[in-house]
Amino acid sequence: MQNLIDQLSSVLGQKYILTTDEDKAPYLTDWRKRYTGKALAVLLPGNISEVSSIVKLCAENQVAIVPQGGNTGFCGGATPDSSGKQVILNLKRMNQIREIDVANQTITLEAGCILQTVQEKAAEQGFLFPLSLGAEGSCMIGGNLATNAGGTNVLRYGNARDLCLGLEVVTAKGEIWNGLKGLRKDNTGYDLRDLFVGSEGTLGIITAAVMKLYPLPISQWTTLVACETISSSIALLNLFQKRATSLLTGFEMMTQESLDLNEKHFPQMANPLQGKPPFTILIELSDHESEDHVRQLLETILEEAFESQFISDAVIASNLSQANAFWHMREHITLAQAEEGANLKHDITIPLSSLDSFIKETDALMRNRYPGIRIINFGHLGDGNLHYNIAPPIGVDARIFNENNEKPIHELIYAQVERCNGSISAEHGVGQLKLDGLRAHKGEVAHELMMTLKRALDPQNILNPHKVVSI
Ligand code: FAD
Ligand code: 2HG
Ligand code: ZN
Repeated sequence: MQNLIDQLSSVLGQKYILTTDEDKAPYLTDWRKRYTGKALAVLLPGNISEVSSIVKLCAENQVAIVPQGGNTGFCGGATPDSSGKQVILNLKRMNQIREIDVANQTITLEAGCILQTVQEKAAEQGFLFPLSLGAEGSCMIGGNLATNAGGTNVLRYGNARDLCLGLEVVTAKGEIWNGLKGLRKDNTGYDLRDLFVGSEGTLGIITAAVMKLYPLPISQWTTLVACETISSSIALLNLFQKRATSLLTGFEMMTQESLDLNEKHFPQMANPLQGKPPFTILIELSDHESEDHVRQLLETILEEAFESQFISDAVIASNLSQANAFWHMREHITLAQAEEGANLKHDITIPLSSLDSFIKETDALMRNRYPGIRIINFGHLGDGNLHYNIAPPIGVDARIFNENNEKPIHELIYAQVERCNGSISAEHGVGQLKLDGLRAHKGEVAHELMMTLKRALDPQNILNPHKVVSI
């Protein structure tokens, strides 16, 4: 292997190949600290021809590559196995914004660009880059595309896939596919872009992309409302969809149990609504017309919601800092869970028409079987996407609880998801976390088609092996 390291060094320069334990350590453990692997080396290429040379050398030597962006993923997709024979290929040095095309309303950018930087650069030119998630200060565009990330604006603008018009990819043979076209229509056969988006580094290495931009809204209004039941929350969503149509850009749900955990770790983030309602909904409207227009619309819809008894309380953010405080409260739930200790995540989608029965039945089953359990249920209600996370009863050691109960808890919750015709991964992906459950969830035919694609595009199985599918 020393020979390979020497060859890689001559491609990258010594500085950009990390081989000591100390240098490699920050890249070996995932954000949740659930997975730690070993790596032969961490490679930090600065351009696409270096990526191509790395892949060719690794293919010749049968060495597997684990692509990595900001390492904020939740499914262990960017963590190598424990063999110490894989290399991590981290894209962070490839962080150039190549072009903002004002007329075409697109941005062409490299995989290592940090999401928040992209939002800021787009805003400087008067554009909105709508992808937005709690990890935006560290996750990268390549990782966002590889996981088909969702976040808080999907309701209006779609997920990473919907925002992507073109890709540049290094294949498993080290070839460069330049698909960087900013076209909104292109029916020239199979859609290769859509194959790589969401493939979690198992089919190719994304090095750059063309993404859609939108005009920046001139006014945004954010409100928190109290709902007594999930069915009234959905009635409220439908009311907003009918009255506000495309002005509705955010519709997030937090149960009080989630907010209690938040308050425990971040007391300054207590729910401003009185009386701790069972469901707190964060709603955002964005407008391109005027402040008054959107404010009036919001008030009219809220009045109707009060009259129909969909909501029992509402607080409208009176300024930007209050609006930000509402969003911080929502985004801190994940951080509060991390502070609390290990937890079991279920990133699921349920059709909105089945959501009420899913929550009622699953909550009852869980509380009955695991007395004292904490159900940290929150998420992107507008997309039917729940983060139905489980924390052990207060005072119980999380590691021991999870060791004993993880499998049956996953089984119970995923059986409920199947019953409702939902998905076991809404936006976080599969990685190594959900590898085992995928075959049963997708069904034989779909799973075999996925395996066929993997075998065809990566016959040597060197791109992120044993993630998503295992050939
Ligand atoms: P990484 O974690 O580095 O990698 C993720 C996967 O993509 C791995 O399989 C990796 O091999 C592959 N990959 C990375 N870069 C490339 C590349 N260039 N080419 C090919 N494959 C690649 N996710 C959501 O969808 N919605 C949310 O609201 C959300 N909120 C979050 C909040 C917090 C606080 C945190 C920590 C995470 C959150 N996430 C969320 C999860 C995570 O941020 C996303 O999955 C994100 O898209 C991962 O990007 P990354 O650059 O960190 O990728
Ligand atoms: C969010 O929506 C993220 O905040 C994280 O997707 C969800 O902590 C989680 O499970
Ligand atoms: Zn989410």
